[in-house]
Amino acid sequence: MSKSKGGCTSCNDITGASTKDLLNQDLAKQVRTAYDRIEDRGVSACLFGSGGTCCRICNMGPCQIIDGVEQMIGICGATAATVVARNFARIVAAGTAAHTDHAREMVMGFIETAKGKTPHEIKDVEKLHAMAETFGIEIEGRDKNEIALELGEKALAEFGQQQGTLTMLKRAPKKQQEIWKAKGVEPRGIDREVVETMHRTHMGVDQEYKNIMKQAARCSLADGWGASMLSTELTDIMFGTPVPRRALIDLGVLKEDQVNVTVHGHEPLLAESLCMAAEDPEILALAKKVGAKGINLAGVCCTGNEILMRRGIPVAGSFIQQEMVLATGAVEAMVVDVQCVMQSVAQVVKGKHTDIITTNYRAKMPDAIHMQFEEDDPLGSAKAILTHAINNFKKRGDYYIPKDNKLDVVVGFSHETINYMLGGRFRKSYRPLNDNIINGRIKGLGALVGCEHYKYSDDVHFKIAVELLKNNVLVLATGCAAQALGRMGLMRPEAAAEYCGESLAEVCETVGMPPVLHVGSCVDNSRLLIALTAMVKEGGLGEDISELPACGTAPLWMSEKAVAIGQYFVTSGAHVIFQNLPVTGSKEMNEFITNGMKEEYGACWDYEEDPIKLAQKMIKAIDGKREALGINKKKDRVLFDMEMRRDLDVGATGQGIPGLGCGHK
Ligand code: NFS
Ligand code: SF4
Repeated sequence: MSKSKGGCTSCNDITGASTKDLLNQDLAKQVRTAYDRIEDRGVSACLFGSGGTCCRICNMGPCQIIDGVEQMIGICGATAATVVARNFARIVAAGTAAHTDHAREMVMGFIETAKGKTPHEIKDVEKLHAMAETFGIEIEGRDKNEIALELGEKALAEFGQQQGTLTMLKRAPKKQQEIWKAKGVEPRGIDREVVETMHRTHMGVDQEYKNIMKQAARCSLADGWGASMLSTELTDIMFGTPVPRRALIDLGVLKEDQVNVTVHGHEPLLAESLCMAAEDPEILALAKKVGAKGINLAGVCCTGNEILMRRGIPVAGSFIQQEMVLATGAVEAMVVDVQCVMQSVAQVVKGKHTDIITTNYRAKMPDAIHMQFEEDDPLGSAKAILTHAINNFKKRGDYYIPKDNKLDVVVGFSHETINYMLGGRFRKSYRPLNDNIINGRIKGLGALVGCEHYKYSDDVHFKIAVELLKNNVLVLATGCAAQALGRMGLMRPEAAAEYCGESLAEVCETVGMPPVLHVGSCVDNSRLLIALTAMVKEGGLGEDISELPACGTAPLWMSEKAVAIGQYFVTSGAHVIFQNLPVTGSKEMNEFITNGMKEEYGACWDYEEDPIKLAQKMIKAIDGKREALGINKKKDRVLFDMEMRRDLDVGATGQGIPGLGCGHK
């Protein structure tokens, strides 16, 4: 096996400077990473799997189907369209299930918090009241914990609800709601839609691909407007709604003289408790005792996004960097909970002092240590975990931190922030954003979300973003895509002048915002649904999401969650482009996904492998919407006059976005 680390292998380019730097060090050369495994495998992916035509849901198979070849249908007679639709729907169900289980934990933690049984508290009372209103909960004269308890219980009931419709669907634009009703895709209960999707895709149940896809649509809405949205909103209420803040990102955030603890996974209950415990004097004293200057918590993947957005805790790495973080040899413990944790992490640390600590009974791993995170004693659990990490500090052997690789980012662009930032302190509205889209300074919105993986060069996100920015499309990012863009310097306010078209640069500079806005973790894609809805409600850009000049992509999708997200965006009227989808093995399904869905929901999927062409497709889609709205007329360029600047100038000091003041921490 060749060990050509740090360079181009057969199917991937490593462009990340920190990864390259690290992999060139002797200590990292001994570590086997996904880059090696890709090289080792040497086989390309199975064509049936890639096209979605491998069926293994019953024991008469597995059946590999070839569309249009009579002898190559399933033993049971299933056609390519049925098999592809079934597989696709199961991906959506699995993604929804992941968001659902995460959301359920958050809601249960929220209820415990409302009862005063956790060290957390109800922080965002304004959002609590807004959610209470959505759920028809009386707020007058009631204590915040009492309201929160009722909200938590009502939210929890949405999971097991069997009939009716999910409460938060009514937050969507009216026309969207009417479409869902007419198409019969309003989710009844969150769990029910996942279970029904699994049932309908069992052998010999639903065998009409459009009908299967209808359930996939309903299931995805249970994710976007149900589980994910509940999780985001309740987490915000409990831990605070993100506001703009400066932070650092990339491997260089690890510290030589501190106990490095990385938090990897998804559910912020654990991460928030660790943040609290890391400030505990007792824990700090323990760290000092072993010769460390303190505890350096750093995030990985979406847990990283959660604490980055709310606390400004640095992010050490995204999905593709999880092994690199450990290969540094500088991490005392990687604490993981659920989702997107590669099994290889426990192997990467072999021979090193680092411990992988699993904390959730649902997610254990060979060669890791399990320390259960006890929900009734979160702080106690967090302290025990940190004590374990502290005890490893003295055992640290050779290590290498790519110190120069840490980038300054401005993050924390929740829907509320965008509202405030562009609407001004007194008005709080999307009017200026809509106006800037209507007058063409901002061509539209591009959402760059989702994962990363090793099949394509790791600068795909960057290339897409730069092409969008150049064409005056404002970029909103979540998940590991957001971290990749941050790492590549697009979340610095100065990036506006470097990468944006003239008119977008002007808007960003006036507000003092970066051209790529970090909106949060993957469950926080629900913030985008709310933002798009707010734009529709503000007026001037159509009656539903499908009319907005906006387009989304999760180019390097890896997880089933990303497909669930894409599906709920499409079902909500937003055009979505991926690099590929496992549906190409059926002409009918391919046609339905890339065209037919548009007739039903006003939007459809598309795919394109080449990042620049993908961005251009997004721009074309946005231009198409502008054309339909009648706002695509070429206008003489209008420079910002003083009044326009005042309209956008919102910081207390007149120097840009709130929370950042003069631009220092
Ligand atoms: Ni999203 Fe997060 Fe990253 Fe992909 Fe995984 S961490 S929830 S699924 S890989 S963006
Ligand atoms: Fe084959 Fe049909 Fe069984 Fe699928 S359900 S494995 S197509 S026989």
